[in-house]
Amino acid sequence: MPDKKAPAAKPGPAFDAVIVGAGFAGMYMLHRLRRLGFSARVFEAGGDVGGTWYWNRYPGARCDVESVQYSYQFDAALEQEWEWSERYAAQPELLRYARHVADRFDLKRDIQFNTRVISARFDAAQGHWLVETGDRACTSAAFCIMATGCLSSPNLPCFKGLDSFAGDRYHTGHWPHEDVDFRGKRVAIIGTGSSAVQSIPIIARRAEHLYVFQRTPNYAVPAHNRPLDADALTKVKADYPAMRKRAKQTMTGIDFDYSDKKALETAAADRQREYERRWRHGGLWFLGAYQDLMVDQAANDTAAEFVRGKIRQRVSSQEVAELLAPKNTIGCKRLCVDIGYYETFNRENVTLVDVSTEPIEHITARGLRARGVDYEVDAIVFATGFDAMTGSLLRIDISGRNGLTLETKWQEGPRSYLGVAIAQFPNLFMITGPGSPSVLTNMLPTIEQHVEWIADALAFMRARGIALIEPSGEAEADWVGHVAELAGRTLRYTCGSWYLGVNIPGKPRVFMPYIGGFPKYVEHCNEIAANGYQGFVLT
Ligand code: N01
Repeated sequence: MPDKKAPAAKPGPAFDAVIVGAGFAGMYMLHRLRRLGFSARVFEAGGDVGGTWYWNRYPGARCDVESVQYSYQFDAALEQEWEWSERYAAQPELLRYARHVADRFDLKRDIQFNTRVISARFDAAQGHWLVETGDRACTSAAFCIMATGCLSSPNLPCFKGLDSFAGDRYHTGHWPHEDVDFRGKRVAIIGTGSSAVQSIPIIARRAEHLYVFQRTPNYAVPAHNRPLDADALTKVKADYPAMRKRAKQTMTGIDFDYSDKKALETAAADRQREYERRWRHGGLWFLGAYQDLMVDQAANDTAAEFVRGKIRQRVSSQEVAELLAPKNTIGCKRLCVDIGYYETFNRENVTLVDVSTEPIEHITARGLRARGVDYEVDAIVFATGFDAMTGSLLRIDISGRNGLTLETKWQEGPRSYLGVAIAQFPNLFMITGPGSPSVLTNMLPTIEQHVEWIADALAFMRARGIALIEPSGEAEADWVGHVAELAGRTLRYTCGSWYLGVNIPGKPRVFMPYIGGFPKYVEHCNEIAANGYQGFVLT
């Protein structure tokens, strides 16, 4: 007989965890929690897994980290069975890979697709989260884990006359699933960041004419993409464990050869040879040439001038080459990896429109007006980037203790502990949130590290009967200060990048990622966990 005087047991939440997003982060989080015996429900706005690679289907989309490194390493059999076809995988292959992982680990039965999370509210009385979705359903969970991605909230600037355009409109970050046929079309593309650098060569080959509206030129190094033959893959597969281990010891989590030499202590001719060697090798490896490139402007200038020289060689019109040659710090904005980008401007059907000194005036029914000239086009491609790192979190109405909203908390910029958790928001976790190395590193190993750390924290709590975890205000303030202090030591502050939030009007100017490198970051995380989650309040 139950004791009539005993208080009624609190109904538990429906799930141990709600995970928001079914990209690489959400998928692995689900898998990891399941393996530990936790129940989880994933909500995904898209119609399939893949996150970034589900949405970014623009022509030419591919990863800029070599495929064999931009892949999961948590399961050796998965690593061995998957055959990457190119040095840098294109979007369709990356999406196939995500689908393969979902099928292999039977993930989809716990993922609700086509379901956008609208709000997440911490219910202090119940000690759990209430997550509201676009289908007006409300789901309770002890933990709420944001796997919402760093570059998943597309930025569409508010151009005058935007809605008056009668032609087709596309955003690289939200590309249609159907084929887009630019044949015989006059196309305008706004923006010259990574998405544009990848898509411009392909669109130019198809369109009747392509107008590229450039506000700031970007540095790009050649990818030297190529098919991966069977021999190369066999070698990589045999070396996977060692390669992953080496990668974890580098700043970016990529198995690169980072030089410990300084550019300014190297003779000019040797420096030139080294840049040339790295240029021929291709990819982001270029910036590993010298350790002072991102901390010393004079050192950086030597690399920048080398790339400008290459642009002058690759572009036949010297006037166009000068417009394409960036003047700012190389690596301040994300370095682009290109396949025939600069050569595209040698085509007769491509026009570069410089809008660096005069912004695009407005969009009309038939095209764009810039510098007093009307450009009539059939389609406009907005390659205008993302509200990075915070955008995908802040478009969800998140509230923690005492109704404190994340929007209010982050009014002056994102504040977090390790980029993983936020004071006053108990049991809320972010995967690769602001304050973590995330976008400055190879996303896949970074995601895996976060997922495993979060899963371990949940297991730790369960083993000790702990219900709630949240950072103390003091630990959070110390971490925010540490992240800012490190960022201040580099040249990353010298340009208006999305790392700093400058691309979004009104966004606080805060350098968001942790710049101390992957190994240092992991050391911090491990030390904190080993000390019983130091800096967290556990109740
Ligand atoms: O976006 P961006 P993205 N008028 O913000 C311009 C990752 N990624 O989508 O520089 C005119 O870099 C803006 O000009 P400005 C990668 O981390 C990876 O290209 O602000 N122009 C800029 O040129 C990357 O860094 C891959 O002056 C306007 C462009 O739009 C990140 O995603 C591939 C404008 C936006 O560039 C974002 O890249 C693609 C305006 N009003 C992306 N507003 C890989 O290779 C904006 N612009 C894996």
